[in-house]
Amino acid sequence: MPPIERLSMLSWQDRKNLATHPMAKKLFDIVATKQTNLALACDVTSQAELLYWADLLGPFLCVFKTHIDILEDFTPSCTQELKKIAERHGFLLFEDRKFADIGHTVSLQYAGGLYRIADWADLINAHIVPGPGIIDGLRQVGQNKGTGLLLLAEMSAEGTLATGDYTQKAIALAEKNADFVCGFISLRKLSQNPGMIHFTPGVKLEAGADSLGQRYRTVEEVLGANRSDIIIVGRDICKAPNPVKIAELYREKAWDF
Ligand code: S5P
Repeated sequence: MPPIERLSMLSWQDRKNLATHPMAKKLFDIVATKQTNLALACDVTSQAELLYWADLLGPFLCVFKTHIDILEDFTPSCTQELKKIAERHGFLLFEDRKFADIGHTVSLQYAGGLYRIADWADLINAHIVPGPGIIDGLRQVGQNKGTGLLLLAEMSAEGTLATGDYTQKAIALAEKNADFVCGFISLRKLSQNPGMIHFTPGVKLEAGADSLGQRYRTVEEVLGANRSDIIIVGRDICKAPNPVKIAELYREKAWDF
């Protein structure tokens, strides 16, 4: 049996025990306790909507993913409130900032500016285009807070350039920096390190695409055939006629794998 097959047989609890990254341990614990490997991509443009979805769907989620810079009315009280909701429902906050600059610049973007991401986000992500310096810059800000970095090793969009050798380089960078990197944005399981968590966006109940290049795969394809860990679902839940029912359906489906 190939090693990746063996890895997929570990329970979430086993992986918590094997993980060394504090945020990976915390996430595995949440997943095992709440019995959910569903993350919500909450791409809304007002604070009120963001807080509404976090509170409404919180019971079904292990992770709540934000794009904080699309809010049109952001004030710092929004992230303070979000943190309270996250604590109440027991989920992690993942700011999908997709950092992509040199180490010095990303350290400023992460710690400061309007959003002060390092003050509230448990997880962040980064492209590896700039090389290892981006990890060093983010680590300088986030490591003593115990936050975790995910590397974008693959992307869901049609025609993505994050394939082949690029993906392999992301895996190697993650393994080399496992003190701060705790996983990937990817379409499949990539790492044999049980502490590395694979998050897959571009998920719908039925495969398909949107009009701007997003490509959707099913839960079965992502968690079954491709053995990823956590599905990230956005519009298929938030735009559904009954979002609570659909979130619960996704939670159940994803938990079956
Ligand atoms: O490759 C990617 C990486 C990410 S993080 N493809 C993605 O779609 N995402 C994010 O996942 C994207 O920014 C959005 O927030 C979410 C997908 O949303 P949906 O509405 O298409 O499910």
